[in-house]
Amino acid sequence: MTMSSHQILQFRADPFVLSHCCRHVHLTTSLTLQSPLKHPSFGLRFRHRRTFHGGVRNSVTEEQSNRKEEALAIESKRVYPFHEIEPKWQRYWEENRTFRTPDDVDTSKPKFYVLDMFPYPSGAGLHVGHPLGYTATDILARLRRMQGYNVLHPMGWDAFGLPAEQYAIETGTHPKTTTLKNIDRFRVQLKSLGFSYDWDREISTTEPDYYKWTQWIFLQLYKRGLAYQAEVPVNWCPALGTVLANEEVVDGVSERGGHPVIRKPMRQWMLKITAYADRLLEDLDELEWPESIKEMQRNWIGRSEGAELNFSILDGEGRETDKNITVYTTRPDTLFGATYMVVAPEHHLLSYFVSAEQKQQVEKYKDFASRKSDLERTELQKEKTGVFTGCYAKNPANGDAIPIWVADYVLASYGTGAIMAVPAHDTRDNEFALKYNIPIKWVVTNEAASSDDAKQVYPGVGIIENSSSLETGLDINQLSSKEAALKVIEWAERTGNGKKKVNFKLRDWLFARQRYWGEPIPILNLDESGETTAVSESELPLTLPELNDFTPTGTGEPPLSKAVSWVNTVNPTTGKPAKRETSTMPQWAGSCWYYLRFMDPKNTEALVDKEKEKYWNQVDVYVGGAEHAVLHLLYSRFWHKVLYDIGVVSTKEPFKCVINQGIILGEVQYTAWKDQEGNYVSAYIEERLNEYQQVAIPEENVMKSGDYFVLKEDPSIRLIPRAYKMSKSRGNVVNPDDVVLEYGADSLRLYEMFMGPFRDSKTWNTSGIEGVHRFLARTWRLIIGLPQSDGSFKDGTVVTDDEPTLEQLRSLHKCIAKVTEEIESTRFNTGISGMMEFINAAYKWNNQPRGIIEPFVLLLSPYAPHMAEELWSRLGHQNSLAYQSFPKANPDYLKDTTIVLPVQINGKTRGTIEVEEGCSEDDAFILASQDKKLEKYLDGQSIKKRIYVPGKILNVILDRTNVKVTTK
Ligand code: ANZ
Repeated sequence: MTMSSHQILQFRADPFVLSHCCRHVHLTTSLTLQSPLKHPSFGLRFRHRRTFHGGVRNSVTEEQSNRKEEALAIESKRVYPFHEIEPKWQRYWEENRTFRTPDDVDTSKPKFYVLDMFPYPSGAGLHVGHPLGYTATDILARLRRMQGYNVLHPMGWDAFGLPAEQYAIETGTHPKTTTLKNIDRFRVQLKSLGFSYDWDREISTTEPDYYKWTQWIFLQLYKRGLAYQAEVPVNWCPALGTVLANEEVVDGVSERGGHPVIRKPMRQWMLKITAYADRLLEDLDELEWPESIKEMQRNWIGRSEGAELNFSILDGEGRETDKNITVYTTRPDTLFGATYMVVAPEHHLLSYFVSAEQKQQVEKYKDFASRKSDLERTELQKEKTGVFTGCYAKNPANGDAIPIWVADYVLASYGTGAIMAVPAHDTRDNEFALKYNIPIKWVVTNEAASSDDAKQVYPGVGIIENSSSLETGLDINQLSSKEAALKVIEWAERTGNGKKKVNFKLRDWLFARQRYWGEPIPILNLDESGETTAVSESELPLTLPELNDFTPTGTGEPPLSKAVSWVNTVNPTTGKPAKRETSTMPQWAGSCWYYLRFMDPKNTEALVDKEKEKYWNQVDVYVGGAEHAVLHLLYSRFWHKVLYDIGVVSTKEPFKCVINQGIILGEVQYTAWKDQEGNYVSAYIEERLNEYQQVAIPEENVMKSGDYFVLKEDPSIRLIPRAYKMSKSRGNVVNPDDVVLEYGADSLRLYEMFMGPFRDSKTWNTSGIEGVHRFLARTWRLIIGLPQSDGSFKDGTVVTDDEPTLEQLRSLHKCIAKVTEEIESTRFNTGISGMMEFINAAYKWNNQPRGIIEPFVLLLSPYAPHMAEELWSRLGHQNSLAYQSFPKANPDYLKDTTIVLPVQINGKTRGTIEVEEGCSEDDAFILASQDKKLEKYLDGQSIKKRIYVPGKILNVILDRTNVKVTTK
């Protein structure tokens, strides 16, 4: 899936960034080695290799061999041999198809379906944002496998879309070639990170075997009237020669290329998602999704209750005509306050009633409005514009003739495309009426208002006033807004002036693209009148014809119209000539249902086998970016519900739980300012910073002072720290390949999980990765032993067959409980802290018993699978640990066993210490002598006697005659 570039986040020097910086400082210090192994790689920074961010690259094999050489060159600098271990285990998993989920799983076992939003294989390869979500899902998949679940953990490619086509236009390379190459690269990169995907289930939306079923779903929609053609205003980009989706238009220009976009009516394929609006809304309640996404979906669907009311158009003499303008209003209670009307520039009756005098003005205005997107038109802060149509309509409540205006703040696509304007009680109408001198009539009392506020706009509800008419007999004075609205609706229904109406903001889905690189729409156009018929299901897949020229035709005709022999065909039922549809489907199509195909990717008879679908059921955990909160998740819910209605799937909703991972921002960058003389100016003191020259300050010249970052050489100069979204132009992109090369995949996985809470945005920090890398190296040396004089490690481990002590068992089971709980609650970072605590404790032991180390290796394996596999095999196991039982915490070892022990000096209680139950006399004495309060009594004293009653008391008797320095 693609992420749109206008979701750029910029974090200013706010507490968020500062707190993150602080955390990293904390993180690196807390990971200092206890007995540091002097090694050149500590302090090493990895280089940002930009070569991989500039379009399409060398062949994968050439690149691989370069990487191998580089890897060898820095081999000697490593603290543990991850460069040997990682490829070895990746090969093992591949050869043994370790993570293959067989077709015939034992369905008596529980299942776990964990899915990543599959990527668009862009030319830039993976960025470090991808592995964040992928590592999380991989940890969950590995945990559940070890807990005895059947796990479905697949990966595929959302590979249709604009970039490959743009590249084809620029270079003549077929989009298929580019796509396959990019996929190959993505696959290699993902495999290098050790993700436990079942590669036998890999799918690509661009493969005919796959899009056959995308087309099949389209036909089911078509047969049920849910796919139809309509003349709709679309975003037409003359320079690109194509129609763009709303999300491809930013501030009136195309997102790609920045070309102007205008609104133009065109015949388009639409999907009737609105028919499912109610269900899409109601069923949200049962989903374990972040409340914020559910709210975004609710707002997008935008259900509102109100009325449609008819205003009859008056002719030049003020007489009623037989034509009405119907408005949609959520405030029928304000009907008497409607002092004018507004129709959208695209309103279908506009040309019928516009007066001869105003025609030219209105035409000019229509043209002006066509250049704006809906978003721009409805922006509240934008100044309202409009033109009087020269015509009047009758307010049905009181018979007043009110002017009809055309203005672009009313959208053609919402409600009826016309409104009754109530300037006393609607902010936008108020602004408009004030600008154009239109009367304002207050009809709802604002009880809280002072007399000064009386003439202010009041959008709230209240008691109705100025609202009765002898002529029509309607009287709503003194009613509350709610009662008045009901009465107006009831009156309108009785008198034929309108009806109750529920409206949705949700629009039908514009489903056609004037593009080549997409799924062909399997429809035959029969004649000029727009009559169509479906391509027979037995003819699917309807494959994309080969083309050499991908450039848009410029007329709005899609590039596929150039494939003349493909386009011209016959209608099999009548034998008459017919033309194939030349628009293709949007990129959203293939991603609407891919999660179903993973359950049964090779089925040629159905898109998914019924039994398999029943077993795998909903996706249990679906992880991806928050930018897909609305469109992708809404579209796939819609398709899923259609498939449910026609009996293809057994569940109403596709994704049980959705999690959005946070964005990874580039490393914090520090900025200072210099005046004309070249002197630094403190960032927070000076107000007019923009008059000074900005200077980027390298991290090593920066230090923290209180809440601020300052120049090391002059701490009075404050700097501004900022983390930006990674982008090529900023040069702050981190390439996962570089990190893998320098620190290994396990370190990258661990670091991405350790950066902070999974759902939060985080800043990249190189010293953070060095910290987790050291933790892995410590783990390795704890179990394997110290390196030999030539730097290599002995085979085998230092693990013994000794019985574990109580203390060791306690550390282990505390770690098991913590890691399990934290993974299951997707708090991956604190799971790592649990393992770090364990390793710290284990370094104090005299031995490393098998009964402790083996379970620990299993705990480590979801996070750092390569190292864990290697340790497991060195511990003497023949097979992968992927299906070993995940350790279970024994509650007996989890009880809190510390007690508070009173300490007496010469028989007087001077303080207390916290000790483990069963603590030895020596240990208790050491703790007492290190205690802040007690040390002053003990420091420098000679001890005559110690009286220790375990669990009860420690009494130290001092020898007053013989003074010695003892405690530190
Ligand atoms: C009169 C009125 C008086 C309104 C008042 C509001 C406040 P929601 O809640 O979003 O559904 N409206 C209707 N169609 C519109 C269109 N095509 N373009 C722009 N605005 C439109 O909003 C419904 C309200 O938005 C409607 O109620 C209408 O203004 C306006 F004190 O009617 B109201």
